[in-house]
Amino acid sequence: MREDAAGKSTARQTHAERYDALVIGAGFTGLYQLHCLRDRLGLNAKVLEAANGVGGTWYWNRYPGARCDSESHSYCYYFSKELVTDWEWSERYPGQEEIRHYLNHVADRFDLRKDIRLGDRVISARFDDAETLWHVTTEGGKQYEAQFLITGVGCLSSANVPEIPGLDNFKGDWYHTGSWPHEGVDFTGKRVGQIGTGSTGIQSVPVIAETAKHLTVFQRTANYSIPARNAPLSDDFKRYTKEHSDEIHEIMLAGPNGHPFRIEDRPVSSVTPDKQQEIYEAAWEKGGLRFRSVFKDLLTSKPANDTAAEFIKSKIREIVKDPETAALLSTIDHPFATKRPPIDSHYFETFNRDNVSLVDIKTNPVTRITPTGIETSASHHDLDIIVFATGFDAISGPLLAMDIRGTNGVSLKETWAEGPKTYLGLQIAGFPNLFTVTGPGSPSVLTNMPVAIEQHVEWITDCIDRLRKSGKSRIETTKEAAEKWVGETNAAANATLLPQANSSWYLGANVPGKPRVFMPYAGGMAHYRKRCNEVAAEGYEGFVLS
Ligand code: N01
Repeated sequence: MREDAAGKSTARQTHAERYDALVIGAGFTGLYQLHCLRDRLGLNAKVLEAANGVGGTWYWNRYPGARCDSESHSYCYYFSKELVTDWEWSERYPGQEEIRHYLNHVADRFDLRKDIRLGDRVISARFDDAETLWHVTTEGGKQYEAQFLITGVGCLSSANVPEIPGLDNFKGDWYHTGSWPHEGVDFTGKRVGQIGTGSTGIQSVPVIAETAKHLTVFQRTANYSIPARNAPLSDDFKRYTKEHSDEIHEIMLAGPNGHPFRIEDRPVSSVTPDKQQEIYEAAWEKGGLRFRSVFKDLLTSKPANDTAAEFIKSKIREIVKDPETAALLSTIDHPFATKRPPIDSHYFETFNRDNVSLVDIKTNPVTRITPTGIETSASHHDLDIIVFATGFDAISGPLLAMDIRGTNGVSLKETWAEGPKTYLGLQIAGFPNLFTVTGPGSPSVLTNMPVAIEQHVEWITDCIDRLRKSGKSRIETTKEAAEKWVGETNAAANATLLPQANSSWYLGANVPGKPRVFMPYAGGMAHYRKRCNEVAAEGYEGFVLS
């Protein structure tokens, strides 16, 4: 017998496939988690994936210009030296297609495909207290059972299409960048409107502008961006990264963000204003997220941050020829890097093209979508295609998109009504044997993701191994531990300038009605890893094992 959502006993289903562990999602997390559970622990494990292929984020995000902003030699697994040595990246930043090839290569190399079920979305998961079993149901009506359930659903996988009146009546085509058609979109001769100027929008604008008849960019919040300076990798660099992979990995593990570069140990005030400019100029030329690493206090001191912010704004004004457009692009309402800082390939330069215009929808908001275009409070814009680069219901969104119910049938939605609460971002009180890889309350999106993913997957694997070896079957965090960790997560964010960006998706502010809680742990990846290791070493302090 088992309990249903209301806690009543019902006859046991017999048609469910039974596993030791189920993993939701076949992206970076799902692939490695399957490898660890199956090949290291010898468990009977299965990955359930909604898409028709592996790749997670990189399966769905095929929009024009889609490219990672972590450098390719760091945006990969480091658990296998052979994998690091064998795989060859072609450019400084890996493009979407190349990352997808890489993840398919991993799936083949570790013979993972046979234990991945594709093309069926998990819609619900319910914990059976009496049997210590998770019952999982998919959209296709398949049922699964497992002692352990691990989510690898990604932080940015629930597309946020704004509810603008009239979209249903639009006669043209519209797309969200996060679920882009596999056959691509032909913009030739089309009047295109794009809403959204985050990392995605900043990447797609220059590419769409190349073929569109006209591109109108609708900007609500102006954004900083640093040139990516993408380029093919030289043979020397490829050799260097393979020969020094241990050293590079150590740097990634030692830093706060999992990137393959060190943060300079100097505050902005330690050098003269002239020297600051010289340093920023060199970092601008070098390009990429490394820009942030030239001083140690850019995210903790507003006066320090102002120097970087002003430098970038002056660059925008220098690049963009039309003064009105330059002013709109450089009037930025938050400190630098308090929203995820984009990097770009000729974003600001694109506004010098005759076929590109910028519309300020902060001053004149979008009022509706008409059959022929977008109407703002000031004007109407005729369009054939609308591109929503409007981001995601981030971090907690993909978890809440499933009906997950823990002990006594209590739902995750109810449990997180006031915002997500986890212990270490790994577990939720009331949801035994459920692990949330890169969940809210972990460094996740503030890091180079594969580093955060490897750390979580390895911690969870060790945890399950130790639990089983100790003859126990169940691990669950306590409410007290989760409350305390929420406090620590808030304190870590408040020690930085990050909460000063009001419209940030880190806070959930981009989704109307979502509770405003700073979701990722901002205390740094290295510090966080040490903490997780200590918790495990102390017999899983903050968890109850039974
Ligand atoms: O999404 P975003 P994204 N009306 O939320 C605007 C990762 N990523 O897809 O700022 C009008 O950042 C919104 O305006 P505002 C990366 O972590 C990585 O660009 O809310 N506008 C904003 O301009 C990144 O941060 C890579 O005022 C609306 C934009 O849409 C994350 O994904 C590449 C609106 C959304 O920006 C998300 O980036 C791409 C509305 N109703 C993404 N709603 C790389 O690795 C939203 N907006 C390079």
